[in-house]
Amino acid sequence: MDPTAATLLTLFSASLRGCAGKVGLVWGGTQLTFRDLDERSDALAAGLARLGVAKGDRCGLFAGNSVEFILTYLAHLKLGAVTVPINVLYREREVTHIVNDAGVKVITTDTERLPVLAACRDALPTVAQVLLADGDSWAETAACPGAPPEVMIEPGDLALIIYTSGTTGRSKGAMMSHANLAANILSLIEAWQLSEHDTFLLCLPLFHMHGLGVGLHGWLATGMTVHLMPRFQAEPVLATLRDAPCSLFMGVPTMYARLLELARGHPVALPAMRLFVSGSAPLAAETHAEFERLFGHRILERYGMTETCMNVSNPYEGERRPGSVGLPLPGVELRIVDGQMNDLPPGAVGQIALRGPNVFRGYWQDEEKTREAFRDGWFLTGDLGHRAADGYVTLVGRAKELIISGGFNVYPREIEEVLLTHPAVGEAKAIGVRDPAKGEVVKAYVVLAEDQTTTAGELITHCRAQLASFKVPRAIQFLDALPRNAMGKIVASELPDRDTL
Ligand code: MLC
Ligand code: AMP
Repeated sequence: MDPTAATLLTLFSASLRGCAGKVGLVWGGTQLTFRDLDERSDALAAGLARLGVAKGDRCGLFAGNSVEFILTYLAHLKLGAVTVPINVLYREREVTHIVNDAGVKVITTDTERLPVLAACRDALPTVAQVLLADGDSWAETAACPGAPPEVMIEPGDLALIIYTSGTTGRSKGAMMSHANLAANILSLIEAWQLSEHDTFLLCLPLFHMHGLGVGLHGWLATGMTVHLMPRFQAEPVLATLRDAPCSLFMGVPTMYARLLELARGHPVALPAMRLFVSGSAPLAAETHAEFERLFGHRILERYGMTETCMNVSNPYEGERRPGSVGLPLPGVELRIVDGQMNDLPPGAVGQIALRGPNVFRGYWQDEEKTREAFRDGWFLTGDLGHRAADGYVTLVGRAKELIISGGFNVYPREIEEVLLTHPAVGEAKAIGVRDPAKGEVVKAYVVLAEDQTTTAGELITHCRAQLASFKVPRAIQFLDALPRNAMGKIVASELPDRDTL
């Protein structure tokens, strides 16, 4: 199929229509066929249309993994509406920015998230309707009789705006078209040999590109059966991998570290398993080796981003090289460049630049940030790496100041801005400290404002009220002054005790 001519719905019809009678989704004790998913999302789309949702409208999805999440996403696609997924760990400040920036019209949430939404509801003027996925409002909308309206959806139309943490502290909405996402999933199906014969355990959060653009799209574009779980927890995940039994699993490195902790050095047999995939953060070579020793599988590591979905992957057949993210996926062009966009020779470290049908359409209503992200038609990832003579790409660091904790992104600037809103904080600097399971965790340095006192505990409580849990500093160290260079810029490398909390 020509990826640039596809929409997600044309791809998903392979399962929704082509495998209609097959069980597509297992959720606890509930099983749904692809026909159930198709018909129930049709009814919901009709109900949403009656509420006024039309093509191009932005619809928020601020809910945990559930059947309702999937049906809502499918209904949005059927209406040509643009889904704006929101991290369920976000607090009022983060949710308000995203909802207002995207101009969200209808937002679907759930009881667990409702207090956060209720607390900022008055500050969300574009939201006409809030639907509770586990409540009556959603069920009534989803029980709408009649077919949804016929909507003409073009490959270039937007399917998603996913917010990424921003270097300026404000997150930016990455616009992904149907064609971007379709191209990506088609190349992953080819590269990883995904098919209707797989049984897939999906426990990644569906609000991020990994769970949504790789996990959910991979499932619906192939017609495999998915076992969806509300979230990752090592024991039930291992039990389901064994008992379902599953052939496919995708996770972030922290999940693999947790599975290894659970195995406690004893081998684990999973005879039906075909492929373990890891991404979103670096997989330590030790984890790769230990996992192969105990689980008998060489994890396939790949590299992606919200703005591009997946870019580079170790091969399914051929060498899965620990520490390397592998080779560019079919259709993806990759360069390692210096600051002037000159190509660097094998082994030399530079910034990774990308081009391909997977690369996003720009940041929502932010032409300046979009312009900055591209050079000569190439998307600048902000990731640093090198390419070996045989083509394997290795990531070595980041040009952007990013902390990745458990696969979730944290921009230091956002933490610093929140700390600075506390009256006792004169200056603040946040960094990532290595952590064996989470990869990195946040630590902050604070210089007190004149004549002010506070404690680390008080500042952590202050952060917890405004930031998602994975962004909250684990430790705060007080300094008399931050190390600065002659230009007055903070020199992070000269901060004391950078390796310990
Ligand atoms: C974590 N928490 C969650 C949660 N995950 N709460 C609700 N739903 C979830 N899905 C909360 C916990 O309540 C707790 O909050 C805190 O986070 C830490 O939890 P934990 O018990 O310590 O979890 P842990 O075993 O350490 O595992 C965390 C994790 C999680 C690995 C399950 O970090 C996770 O799901 N990571 C996936 C991130 C991801 O999908 N990234 C993809 C980005 S896309 P509290 O308040 O008690 O501290 C991308 C592109 C690409 O990067 O290449 O893929
Ligand atoms: P996000 O903005 O959440 O999409 O995160 C994308 C970033 O995650 C990339 O720019 C990389 O820095 C990082 N990332 C994704 N996959 C990997 C990987 N396999 N190894 C190292 N870093 C990764």
